Amino acid sequence: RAQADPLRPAYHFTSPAGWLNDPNGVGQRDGIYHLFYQYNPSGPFHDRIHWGHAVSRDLLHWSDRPIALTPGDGPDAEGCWSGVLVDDGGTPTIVYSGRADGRELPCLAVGSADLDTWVTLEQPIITAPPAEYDITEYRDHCVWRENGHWRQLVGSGIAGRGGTAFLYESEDLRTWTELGPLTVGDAGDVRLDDPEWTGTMWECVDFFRMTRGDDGLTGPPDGTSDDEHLLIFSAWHEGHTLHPLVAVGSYDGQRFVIDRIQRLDLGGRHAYAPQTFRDEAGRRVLWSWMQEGRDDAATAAVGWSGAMTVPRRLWLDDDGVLRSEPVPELTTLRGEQLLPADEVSSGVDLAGVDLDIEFTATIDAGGRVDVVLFATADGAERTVLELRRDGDGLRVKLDRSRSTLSTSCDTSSHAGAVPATDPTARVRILLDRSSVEVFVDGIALTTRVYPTRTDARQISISATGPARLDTARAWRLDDAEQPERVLHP
Ligand code: DQQ
Repeated sequence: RAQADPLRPAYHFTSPAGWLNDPNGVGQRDGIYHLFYQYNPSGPFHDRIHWGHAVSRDLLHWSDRPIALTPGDGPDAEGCWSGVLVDDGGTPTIVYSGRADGRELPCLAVGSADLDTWVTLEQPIITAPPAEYDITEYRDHCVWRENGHWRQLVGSGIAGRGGTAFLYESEDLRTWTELGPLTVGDAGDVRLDDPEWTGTMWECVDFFRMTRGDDGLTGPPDGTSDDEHLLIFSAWHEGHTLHPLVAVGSYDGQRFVIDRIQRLDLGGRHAYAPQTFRDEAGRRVLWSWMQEGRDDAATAAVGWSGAMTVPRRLWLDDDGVLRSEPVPELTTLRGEQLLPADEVSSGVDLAGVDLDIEFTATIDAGGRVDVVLFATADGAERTVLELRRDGDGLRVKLDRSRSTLSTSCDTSSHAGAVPATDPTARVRILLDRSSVEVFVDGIALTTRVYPTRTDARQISISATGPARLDTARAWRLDDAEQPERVLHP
């Protein structure tokens, strides 16, 4: 690898060079997983975005493929922004946002059977946003088959009303009829016009159907079934990336009536722009962009930016709460086991920078479990995760105020509620240098921390008050370094 930065994640997907942001065109064909992504090979900054491409058989080990989309001299002259991969009767097809003249429009590219070579249409497939609305922004796509037609959503926002997505229909993916906004204004008790919560536009809309239960079925939207529909979007507020949200509700083929909205990840902007797909085993799998938390100068100095979360499986629980966990394949990366499962009740200590930790805890009212991560012996650097009982559920807080001695990093805290599953809290933590992914009863909290000291490796889990650890296990994932990468030509 070209990088010597000790904070570059090892078992998370990063680009061969430069900058990575959103996952795009995620899918599985003939057993092979495809991950396309927003990519600037020229440097660690967002500019004239290409589509990078990598393939995998196990969701963990990736081979780089040639760059899939490169800005041309037509509607994507300023960048090939986010989009999706669809199967057009056997022909791989990408629908994406071409950027030119300072705005984005829907564009299309046709791929070779191996998905390595792409030819883009010279004209956008939709030539302007809907004229009858005062649009804030207009980009990013979800495309599916519904009742014999193609359907598409384009992420957008309406001035003074908030984020939305426009619904379209087509017979051939190349000519589209607008069917209006999917949702507008308030939907029951759910307010869509609070820009600090749901944004002034919805980026990276992803719309699908799911039934409740751990093995719930998932598929494309279906206006004729009673299944729950989920719309994942990334709330964007006047140029700032806020957080990914998921709206759960019902869809009749024209309108999506939202019952509730929840945060998809308590880490907010550090798990931005998620995209999901149904894999060949029927799972709903998600990646998000783990946006960096160091400033531009610090990023320029290390020469790379952006990683993907680990792939996560989604499910809708019996109460309709969307939960996620790392795909089970990840356990194959486990190396040396550091923690046994016995004698843990008041706490455990370990050390490392790339670990898979799981524990269960019983936390009663007034009790607390603290997990101190990436700590130096003198405590000058440390990141603290705190779990408390909050009614039936838990309250989670991740304190980054002392996570680094550097002054060029985001050290804000994250906090949120975890709806209960049962009295035992199940916690999984994946550490990969600057990457921290926490799952508490299937509610994710993704963040980035940048310790400066090489001894910032200590980890402790401790229970205080009416709380105890029931089990704790941990493994090193240091065998997980990606195999030799084939750089694009
Ligand atoms: N990133 C893309 C856009 C999208 C944004 C540009 C979300 O298409 O709206 O790189 O991070």
